[in-house]
Amino acid sequence: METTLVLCKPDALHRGLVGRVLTRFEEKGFQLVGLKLMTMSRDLAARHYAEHVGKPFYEGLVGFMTASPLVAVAIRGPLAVATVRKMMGKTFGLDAEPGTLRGDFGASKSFNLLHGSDSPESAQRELALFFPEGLQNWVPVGAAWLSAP
Ligand code: FUP
Repeated sequence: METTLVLCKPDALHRGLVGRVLTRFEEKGFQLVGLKLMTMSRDLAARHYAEHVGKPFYEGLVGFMTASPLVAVAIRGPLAVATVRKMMGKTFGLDAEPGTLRGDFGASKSFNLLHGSDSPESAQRELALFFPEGLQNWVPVGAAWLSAP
């Protein structure tokens, strides 16, 4: 079982898509173990996007991510890290396959609705940034049916 970080970025809130995004992950059989409406600070952005500091798109990215609230979500399930990324599709909506979240909902080259951790190690690091207080560990009543190997 893996846990990954999803960010519903400010454009997802402005467009009223958060509920539909969460529904897709819940319908998949994945479990919400953390959920937070918050505004990202520049400091948190610098830690979250440490690998991008100094790149030409960095200032624009931070401006976008800190402009208004986002929803941070911790999602748990089998192979959740890679599966959530597959469900999101490629980084920008115009490249993403139809049927993926970005492919269905996105057409911008700057605003891409969602973030998903790119590896189990990144997930661990990012979850600690957004949920330093820890996650809610609970067992869904249908767990045996949803994630049987
Ligand atoms: P992803 O892992 O698909 O979320 O994307 P990356 O880690 O490559 O990029 C992080 C964020 O930087 C993306 F959400 C979009 C943004 N970005 C740009 O705005 N311009 C670029 O050229 C590359 C990334």
